[in-house]
Amino acid sequence: MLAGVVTMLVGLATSFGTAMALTIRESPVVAVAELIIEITPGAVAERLISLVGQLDKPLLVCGIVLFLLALGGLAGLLSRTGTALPMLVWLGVAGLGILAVLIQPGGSVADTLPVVVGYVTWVLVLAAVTKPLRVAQRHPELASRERRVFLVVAGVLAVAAVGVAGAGRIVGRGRRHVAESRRLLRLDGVTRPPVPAETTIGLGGISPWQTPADDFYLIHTAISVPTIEPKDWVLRIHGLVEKELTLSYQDLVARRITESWITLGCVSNEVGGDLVGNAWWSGIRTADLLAEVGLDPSADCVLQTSDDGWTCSTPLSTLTDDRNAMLAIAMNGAPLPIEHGFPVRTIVPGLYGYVSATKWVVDFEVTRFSDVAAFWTERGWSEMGPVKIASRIDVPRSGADLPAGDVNIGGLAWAQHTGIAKVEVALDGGEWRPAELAAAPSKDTWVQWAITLPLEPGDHQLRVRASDKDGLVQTGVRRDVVPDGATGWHTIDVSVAGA
Ligand SMILES: Nc1nc2c(c(=O)[nH]1)N[C@H]1C(S)=C(S)[C@@H](COP(=O)(O)O)O[C@H]1N2
Ligand SMILES: [Mo]
Repeated sequence: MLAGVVTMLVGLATSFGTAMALTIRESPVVAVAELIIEITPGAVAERLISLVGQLDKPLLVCGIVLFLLALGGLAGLLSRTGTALPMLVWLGVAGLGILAVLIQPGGSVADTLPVVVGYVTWVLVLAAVTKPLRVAQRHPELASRERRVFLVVAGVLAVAAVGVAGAGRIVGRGRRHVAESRRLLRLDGVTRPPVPAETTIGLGGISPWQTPADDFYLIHTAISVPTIEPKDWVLRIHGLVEKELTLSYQDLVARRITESWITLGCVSNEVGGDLVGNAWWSGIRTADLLAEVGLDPSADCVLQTSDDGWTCSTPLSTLTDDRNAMLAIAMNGAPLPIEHGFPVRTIVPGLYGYVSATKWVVDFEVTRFSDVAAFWTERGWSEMGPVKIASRIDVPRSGADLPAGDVNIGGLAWAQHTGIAKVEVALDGGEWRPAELAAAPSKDTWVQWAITLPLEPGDHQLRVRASDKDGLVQTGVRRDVVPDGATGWHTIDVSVAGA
């Protein structure tokens, strides 16, 4: 029984520590408490609250923890009979935790990670602490020694659990402060326009034209993302320049703000993949800043460095020409989310993220490609990273079973900074038929497309290709993402039911 209680405690601690370190809003136990409050009938809740007053929540959380420790004790007793029954207890508790976390407002699958960590802890720890006890059962002559081993193991684990929980709190603290600073920021000149109506083709199931920040793909090498207070942020622009420039966050946001819809994509996106998103970005034009420092004519790139030491080398011309390359401070009208580079990141229309979109950017060294190596280019990826023309079928889903008759097909196509001119769909390797295109506010964003085709009963293959505004037709040659982006037509299989 003690083994079960200790196991439960250790699992709750690792789960709490994980929630704190990742600053997932609350620990699973609190989520369960909120769930209970949620489902308690109003009148009952009022009676209880009037009884215990302000202490309602702490009491509820304590009650839940005590109940869980009792359940842990039960699981410990059950472990005498084998591993199946305690496993059921852990599964039940974890299931309740996951349910509570998921039905929280804004709860996402990622928020269930603390519960998963807690569950894995239970399974591993129960096996570890009960081992000496099982040995003692089988070899009575060793019983007193094994009991001592058990007590030591249980004690050490309990202490370690408190340590993990505390460490999680400390790790998460800096982030909580930055999240608070971010929440309180008011950025003059940053707007939040509605999605232009003409960009939406009106076919359900296509990814929304504007990607909400919460759904925007995330790629970074940092394990724990940098948390930078705006007041501590500085960007140094130096290297092959006439005069260096060091900018504070205040200096930066006081400048003229530029804003635009820009689609950002990852070079690692497979054909048909979803490592691409479209947002309204607000920031300060890099062309203006680089004009201010005076560029040496021999320079051809900027080596960007982020607070976590990640680097990328960006062609200088893309940061100084008339495209809206910017040091972005806001995404979709709100300060950048911490994961997307708060407080400042770079956005360059027309380039893959790995050569341009430095999050938590703190250093711009004007230099020459021949003199530097950056994180991904050192690892075999191409130095230049212009985005390749791409198109994707979002509806129907690959493998879908469809009723006979007219089938609506639709998706997205992109060729940032060149623009999409045409999208075509081929049925079963037949002729290419032009799809209808929605509008795009500029050549820097993706476009939604749709087409309706009558499909006979049976199995079918659908594929899509796009053409850009320079007349380039997307190639069907399949190439891997390394070294400079995948090529090939997104192709899906569907089955149509007999009439
Ligand atoms: N500091 C930092 N910035 C980075 C990266 C990184 O690993 N570290 N990854 C880049 C890559 S490969 C891409 S595709 C984009 C992704 O930006 P997002 O995570 O905001 O979608 O960020 C870029 N900026
Ligand atoms: Mo990327």
